[in-house]
Amino acid sequence: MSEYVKDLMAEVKAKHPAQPEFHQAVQEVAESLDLVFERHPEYRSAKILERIIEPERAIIFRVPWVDDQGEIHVNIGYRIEMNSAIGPYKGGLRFHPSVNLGILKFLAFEQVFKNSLTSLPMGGGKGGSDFDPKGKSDLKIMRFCQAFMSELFRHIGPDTDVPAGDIGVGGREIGYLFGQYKKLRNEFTGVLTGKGLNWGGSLIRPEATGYGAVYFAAEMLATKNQTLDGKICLVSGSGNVAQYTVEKILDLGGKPVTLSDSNGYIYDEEGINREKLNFVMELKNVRRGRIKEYVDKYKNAVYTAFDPYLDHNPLWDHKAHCAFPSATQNEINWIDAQNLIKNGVYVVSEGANMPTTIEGVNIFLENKILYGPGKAANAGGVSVSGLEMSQNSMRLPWTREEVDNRLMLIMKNIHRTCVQMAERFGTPGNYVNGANIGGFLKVADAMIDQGVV
Ligand code: NDP
Ligand code: 2IT
Repeated sequence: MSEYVKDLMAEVKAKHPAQPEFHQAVQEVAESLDLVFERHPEYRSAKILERIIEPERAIIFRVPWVDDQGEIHVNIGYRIEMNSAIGPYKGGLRFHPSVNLGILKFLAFEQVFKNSLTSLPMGGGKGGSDFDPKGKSDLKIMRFCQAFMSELFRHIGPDTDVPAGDIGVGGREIGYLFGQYKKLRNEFTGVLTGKGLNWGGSLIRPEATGYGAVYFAAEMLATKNQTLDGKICLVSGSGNVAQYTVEKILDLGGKPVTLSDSNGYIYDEEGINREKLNFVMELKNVRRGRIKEYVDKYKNAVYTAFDPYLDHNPLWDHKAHCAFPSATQNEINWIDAQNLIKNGVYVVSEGANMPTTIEGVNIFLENKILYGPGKAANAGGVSVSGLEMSQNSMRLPWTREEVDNRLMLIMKNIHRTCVQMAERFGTPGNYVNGANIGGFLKVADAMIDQGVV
């Protein structure tokens, strides 16, 4: 790490204490950018890094709502409008009790680079609330979404800021949010993505993040003349990203053997086949149950509850070839990274955002495995969101094949950018540097073109 980056990190930590996830995301990017600043001092003198780490705007608001029993609740709502150099702010909304300013700033920061990598004209943003949707009735969810949008609507718009889903925000929530936006504005626009198919949504958007993460893994494997056929795959999470990751692994001949939720994980040595995946989709998306129920139905599988006092995640301690972390941040620490490598894993494609700690990432890089960081590997979701925006503007929906082909091309293109940038800056095979530098250059050049604003 250069003195410049060390000083910058010290300042970030002093100015924004108690935001460890944000510090982590900035440090990882800043270390890669050291390579750029050596050759291009113009970015340093334009103070691009100092500017890019501060949100253009961070909105924090009260969300009061009344539940079905008449009880009043108060949550905190956020929208971080991080960077609009290359397009309107774009990024998901997360509803989870762990949500705070630091977590949303890390997500918004990552989103800026991710969106740039997609090659579509989208700036970066993220938002959400500490609201916990788990176990709540549809009516409670609707009331909360309406209350949340009653403030958010004045800050967003199809050419300003276009939110979408993330943890705890799927098709149901986007529907309630869109309904309230439309009522308040009296406008039917593409102000959110991930909409329902018969009211402006895009085919393949629900599938896009998971499919994209698997396409990215396939691209990495292709550099070694290999495919996913016959590969044993560890997948974490059991939500949107995990489900469609499993589906695409199956399409490409791989064998997924794990899934998890925040309580524990299942290991099915025989493989999670299509029938079992359908069961999981019904369990999670319709009944909104827990992954533990998998072993009641499929007796050969084993369920292990997570032990909060354990220093590692046992899901990553199984023999496999590939890993697709698809739950949440920092779910792979250095012990998990070592376990993965010990168990034969040599492909890691991150469906989740920043699922690996800095120490874990360093272990992957030292061992020279095929490691695709989230901002590259999970960019398929926001890419198809960008395609949804295009279809909304044209008022013309594309077919499933058209969107899937475009998604595949975008993922190939992101992979190529990572490889080329890593080579150009002297670290061949390092997708972390490739993604950070590839994402940065386009935004940095746009910021220079647009002056100090
Ligand atoms: P979902 O809400 O659909 O699913 C999240 C899954 O992760 C659930 O199984 C959930 O378990 C588990 N999970 C959430 N928080 C934790 C936690 N603190 N500890 C352990 N498990 C947890 O979200 P998505 O599938 O959409 O998102 C998963 C990841 O992918 C996130 O990191 C998200 O940022 C990222 N991502 C999502 C995109 C999208 O388009 N949706 C795009 C790009 C990245 P439980 O049910 O118990 O909460
Ligand atoms: O992290 C992400 O890229 C998302 N949650 C999707 C964002 C989007 O705008 O589709």
